[in-house]
Amino acid sequence: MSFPSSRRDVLKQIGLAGLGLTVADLAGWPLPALAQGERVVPFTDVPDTYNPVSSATNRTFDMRTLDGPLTPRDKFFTTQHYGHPEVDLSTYRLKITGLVNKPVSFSLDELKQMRSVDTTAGFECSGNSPRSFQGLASNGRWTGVPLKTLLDRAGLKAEAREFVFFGLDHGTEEVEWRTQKFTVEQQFGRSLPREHAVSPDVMVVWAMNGEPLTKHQGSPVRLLVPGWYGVANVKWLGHVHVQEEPYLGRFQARWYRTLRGEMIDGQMMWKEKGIGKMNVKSAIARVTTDGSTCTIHGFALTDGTPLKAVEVKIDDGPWQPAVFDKSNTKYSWKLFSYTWQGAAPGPHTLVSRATDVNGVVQPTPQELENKKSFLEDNSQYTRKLTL
Ligand SMILES: Nc1nc2c(c(=O)[nH]1)N[C@H]1C(S)=C(S)[C@@H](COP(=O)(O)O)O[C@H]1N2
Ligand SMILES: [Mo]
Repeated sequence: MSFPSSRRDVLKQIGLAGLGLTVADLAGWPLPALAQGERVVPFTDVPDTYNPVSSATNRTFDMRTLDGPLTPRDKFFTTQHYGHPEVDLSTYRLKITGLVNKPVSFSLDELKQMRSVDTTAGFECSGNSPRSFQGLASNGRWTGVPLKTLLDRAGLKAEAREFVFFGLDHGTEEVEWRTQKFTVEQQFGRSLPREHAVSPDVMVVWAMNGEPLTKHQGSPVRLLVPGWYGVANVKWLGHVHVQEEPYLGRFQARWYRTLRGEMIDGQMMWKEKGIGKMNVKSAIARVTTDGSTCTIHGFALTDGTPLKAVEVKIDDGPWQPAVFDKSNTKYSWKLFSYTWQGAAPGPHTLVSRATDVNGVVQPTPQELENKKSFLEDNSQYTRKLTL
């Protein structure tokens, strides 16, 4: 992977002059925002063979191209379990059934005619980790309606406790029960408890960054649960079923779990917990230099809890506070930067750590040793480069 070494090279590479465009037109273009004479310093921990696009339906975001708050839609990371379903827009309806006073359904046009709201939210797949160079994370501005607006049209019964969200994608699963296995065709499903489902933050969205969702992002509509890991954001949302008992589908109760040991009152307790809110995390994404000064850029994610600090450590030096970007909002990813003065030529290691206002500190890899399954890896991420 090579990066253009200056803005002038960028212009040359994409032939802006030929298109009749100027540098000013570049604002908002998904290109590395480099000042004159500035260049990206390659990380030596990323192999040359790293390819962010692994299939037609799976893509990581190449963090080295992080140059602005919103991830362009053709770069937004993407993944799912059953591939992309075919959705016929002429018959599409979002249904709400179960413990409601009146089952209702909405076409895309009906949804779009409601009063829409915008929210910026970033999320990562709970499997995001150094193995994917933290590229299973992105940030977008989403447009839709609060889920509660739709639930109010249906009216919730008193016993309504559990809200199950089904995608239009489905696959064949072997469901184990005691010593038996049943082969069934099932929809992708996830659930939320009532208190959360009716909270104003949870949305049904049809646009990202001002454009209709792509198939990758779950067109025509998806659920958006700001502050939660990606799996909660059910794509190709077709059906909300309201019930009293907990939903124990595969992607709710089995596949998305973390096994963690925790010392409680002098005893090791092993907990299996479902994947929900994001754990505080930061990662260094990109380093640029103008020859004398380096700038370290990165992002942090939380469940919406404000951050107290992101700090950066270079080699064996002290933790130094980074500066937050003005674009950061409650549920966006939080961009940060650190100006590294007097960087000496030679190899270096860089690492960041985020701390939220409750004093929760992003753990070291050693501190996560008692986390057995690989999900929710929010450990401090060490980068390497040579100046
Ligand atoms: N219908 C459906 N929604 C889904 C999934 C899926 O397999 N089917 N995968 C989830 C997972 S695991 C993640 S990380 C996010 C990825 O969303 P994105 O492709 O927009 O980045 O979608 C979630 N929503
Ligand atoms: Mo995921």
